[in-house]
Amino acid sequence: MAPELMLYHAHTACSRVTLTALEQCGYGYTDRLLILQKGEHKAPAFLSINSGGKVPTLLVDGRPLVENGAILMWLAETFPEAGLFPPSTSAWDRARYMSDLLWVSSGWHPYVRANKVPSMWTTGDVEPVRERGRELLAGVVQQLEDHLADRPWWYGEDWSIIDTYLWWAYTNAEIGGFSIAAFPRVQAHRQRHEALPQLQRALAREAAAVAKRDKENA
Ligand SMILES: N[C@@H](CCC(=O)N[C@@H](CS)C(=O)NCC(=O)O)C(=O)O
Repeated sequence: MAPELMLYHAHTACSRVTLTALEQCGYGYTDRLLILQKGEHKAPAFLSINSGGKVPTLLVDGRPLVENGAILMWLAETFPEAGLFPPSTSAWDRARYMSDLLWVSSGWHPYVRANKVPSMWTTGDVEPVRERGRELLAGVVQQLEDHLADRPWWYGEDWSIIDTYLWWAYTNAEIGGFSIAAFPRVQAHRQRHEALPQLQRALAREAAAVAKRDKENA
């Protein structure tokens, strides 16, 4: 039976990756925007769904699934025709996709946060944390720049959801003040990515949810 899907997400958060994946799947879902600045993700009502208080959280027939990596693997397997990853024929392929998801989730995300929200990592002076975040970001962005030397997308000729996860990470690094100006292939990747219809639809969906909440709160 077709599952019922409901996504908790937040403006500019890494839930944009799941939102883009859902749009690519083309399967109906509902969504609820949480306003992190108001602490809605730490309210008891949401903590009873995800005790970690994080977005994305995807309810699948009412059961919460958390962590982008797990949600994306589940969506890829449930909607194989969406092509979230290249077709996989072996445990090796699937492990490689998981490895790439974990790399962005644990190798980029903490640096993005150190740069954008350094107060998450220290109760003291935020500037050294922000600076260190930028140094670490420069390392992973360079890895991406090198990887794109002979290909437009992470896995070669075709987009995959890893490209969206990377796009989210470097654009959020930019929101925090990190510049990608010294990385021409990453800039070209950004342009290619921002032309994708599934991303456009995801951003429109997020913007509509923000507008709805603004109206409710007016
Ligand atoms: N590794 C998790 C990270 C989730 C995460 O940290 N989400 C952020 C938004 S980008 C969040 O919910 N932040 C609120 C908080 O940590 O208080 C994933 O990839 O899903």
